[in-house]
Parts: sequence; structure tokens; C-alpha cells
Amino acid sequence: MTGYGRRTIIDTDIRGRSGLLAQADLHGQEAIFPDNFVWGAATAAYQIEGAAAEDGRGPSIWDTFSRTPGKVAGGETGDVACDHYHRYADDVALMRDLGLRAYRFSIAWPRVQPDGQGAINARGLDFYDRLVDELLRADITPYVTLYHWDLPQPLEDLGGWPNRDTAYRFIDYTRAVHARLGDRVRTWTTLNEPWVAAFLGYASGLYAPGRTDPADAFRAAHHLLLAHGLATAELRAAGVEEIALTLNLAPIITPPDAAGEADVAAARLVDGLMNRQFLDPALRGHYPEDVLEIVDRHAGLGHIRDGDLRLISPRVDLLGINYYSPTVVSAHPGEPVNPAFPGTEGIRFEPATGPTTSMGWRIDPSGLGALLIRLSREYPQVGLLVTENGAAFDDVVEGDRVPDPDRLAYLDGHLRAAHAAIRAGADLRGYLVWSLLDNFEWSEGYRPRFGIVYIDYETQRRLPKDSALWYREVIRRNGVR
Ligand code: IFM
Repeated sequence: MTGYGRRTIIDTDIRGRSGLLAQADLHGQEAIFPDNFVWGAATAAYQIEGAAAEDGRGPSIWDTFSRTPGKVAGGETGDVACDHYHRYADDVALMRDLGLRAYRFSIAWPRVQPDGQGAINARGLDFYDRLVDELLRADITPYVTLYHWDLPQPLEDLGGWPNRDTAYRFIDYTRAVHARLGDRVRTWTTLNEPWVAAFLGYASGLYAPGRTDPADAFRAAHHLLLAHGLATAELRAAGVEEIALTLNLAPIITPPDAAGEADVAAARLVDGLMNRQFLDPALRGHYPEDVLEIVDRHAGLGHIRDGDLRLISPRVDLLGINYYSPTVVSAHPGEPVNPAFPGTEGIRFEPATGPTTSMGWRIDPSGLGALLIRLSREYPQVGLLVTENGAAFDDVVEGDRVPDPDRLAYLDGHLRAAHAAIRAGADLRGYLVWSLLDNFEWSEGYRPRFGIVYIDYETQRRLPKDSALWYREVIRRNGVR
């Protein structure tokens, strides 16, 4: 069913060799998760809300970017998206029908503080207030993410994330959101995927704000980390018990036929840029030496001030993991730099082989298992939560059904890998599928469909796909069988 073989592979080394095999997770056998395992789904504000100019919301960098010709496929924008802003009550009812126990959503900073500083827009907060109440009435635990890439445009005009001051503006915004929702929301995530915000936003320019300066990207990364640390301290002082940081993480491996020392060194370097550049400062209070060397070469180190690492690394309770696919690299002298990974001259990012999703991403559940085990070994102080995992496929409606066997198999395989990782000692506390709804997939527009619920964008009709009905059973059973 999953193309994933008879056994669940849960430990993969940098050369892509598989190690530990978990007999208990043979395909077709039951994999029951621990009591209190959190089951849910995730979304993000700009991808689903719409109502871009309503109730005092200001423009974000994504409004500007998506309106810039050539930046988003088909010129699409988040202006309407899934119209969740108006349909949130129906969407919560749907979540309840699907048996979800948790819902991860993000707050749009430009709704709450249209200028990114100064006046708070109460009507923006009212929306999240209503949403949280609706969730609690449905017995669904809200998981709030404070930043999922929609920086208020006025802050970008002042320099954006490469400007240190943006991190301090984030504290004021955090304080305002917590003051309104803190009595009902227990788990707070500061940032979603700062690597993407920094390196696709400021180095490759593929995402908003579309800048292409590696030095700015490294500065942005540092200031995002600083924003995380400062907001964590703010939330902790306000009495929040469960604070998380969500990173996009992946095993960086070499192809089986290219596993020499140079290839392994290439994988290590990319691991530094994508994974350790964020994990180590936030969870260990220092940058890895190999990463610092690359930062220094591109941006100098002047933006990293004395005392910053202490501010960046207050205790967090959960590490949110967004996993989709491993990254495969090899050493290739002469290969030009990958613009999203400054410092990777001579490294080839290998195209996916084997089964892929409609994003062209390789399907490899074992990567999730390997990642969870590695994180629990290397950062044992923090609990793990899969805050995103899922797949886009070209879904087709058939009558009132959306058969999506490929997505169902993808989720089944990844849940088995997650279960195997728990058995091997990973402290995994929950799993949130990406995504609840089909939505605006950033520069790819609305073509990729990641939802377990299909959206007909003409009518805004919601139609649970087969994977959603299957997921309801998974939640009911607390596992897969
Ligand atoms: O849609 C995105 C989400 O916003 C962040 N993580 C990856 C998803 C799929 O690309």
C-alpha cells in the first residue's frame, strides 16, 4: 500500500543506509499510540482565511508578494482562499465531525497590529477569540502559532527580518495576542519554519518578501531566533506552561551510489544550514562552528551581539517538527550554489527518485522515524510534536467522494514510522496532519492540494476526502492497523 516494504525502517544514517528495523511495525500490524497522544490537523492564516482587507487587517508581505506579477503561479493570492474567516464555525463543526482533538492555526500579525507596531486592532483579535471559543465548545484543543510568515508590510518597509528591531516588535505583538487568548490557549508556538522565512524570503526570493541577498537571509535567521527567544520569555513570564518552536527539519542524506567522504561532508554542511542552524541556538544556546563559519563568510558576525544566544535559548517545552521528505545531496565540484542554501557551491541537491507527491517531493516515511529518533537523542530535554506532515496529490472528486489512496498511504506510512520511533525511545507527544483544508500553497498557488478536506474554490464547498474519514478512525482507535 505504501510502497514502503515489509518492515518499517526507523534509523537511517547520513549515507542513507537503514539500520534499526522495528518488527512490531510490520505493515498490516496494529500500531497503537500512547495514551494522551495528541491527534489533530494544522493550517496557517494566510493560506486559508481570506478576508484580506476586512475588519482593519493591514497588508502583509504575502499580500504584496502575491500581487507582484510572476511571483505566484497563476497570479493567485490569499484574498479569498478558503474564506475561513467567515466560515470558521462550519470548519470547526467539520473538525469535530472528523474527531480531531487538536487544531493548530496561526494568528495573522497584520490583523492584530496592522502597522506591525503601535495600535492593536481589537477586531482582528475578536476573530481569534471567536475561533478559540468555538474550538473549545467542540472540545478541540487550540494550538496557536504566532508567526507563519505573514509579516506586516510596514515592518518589511523598515527592513523586515534583517532589521534587528523586528524581533522587538514581535514581543509587543505576542503580548497583545496572549493578553486576549492566554486564558484559554495552553500551547503557544512562537514561529513556524524560520528557515523558510529567512532563506526562501531573503536569499532565494522564492517566497515573500522576495529578496535575494544571502547576508540578509543570515541576519533574518538570527533575528527570527531572537524573536523566538524574546517571545518565549514574554510568554513564560505571563505564566504559559507549554511553549514550542516549530522547525522544518529533514534528514540530509547522500544517494546510495555517492557516499564518499566528500558526499558525507556535503550532507553535514546542508544539515548545518537547514537543521542545526536553528536547533542548536534555540535548544543548546550556541551556533554550530561549521554554520558560524558560513555565516561569517556571507554576513560577518556583527549582527550576533553579546548575550544574544542566552536570549535565544530560554527553556521550551516542545519542538514542533514539520517533516515532508528527506533532502538528498552529493558532492559535485563546479555545481553552482543553491540560492536557498548560501555556501553550498559544489553540492548537488539530487532530484527525487522513486514515488513522489504532486510537489515532486520524494515519499520516505523512514525519514520521519530517523528524524524523531535523532532529535530525541540529541535534544533530549524537549518533547516532540509533529506539527506538520502530509502530502499534495492531484485529487479528483467522484460524486460526493474524493478517493485519495496515495495520501492515505502516505499518512499511514508516516504514522507507522512515528510509532516505530516512539518504540525506539522518541518522546513524541502528538501528530498534526498538514493540512485540514486544501489551501493557498504559497508561490505554487492553489494547484497543490494538501488537505484531508477538499475545497471547491468556486463554491467553497468542503468535502472530506477518504483520508479524512480514515483519519477519523485512526483517532478513534488511537493508532493504525
Ligand atoms: O504549506 C506549507 C506550510 O505553510 C508550511 N510547511 C510546509 C507546507 C507545505 O509546503
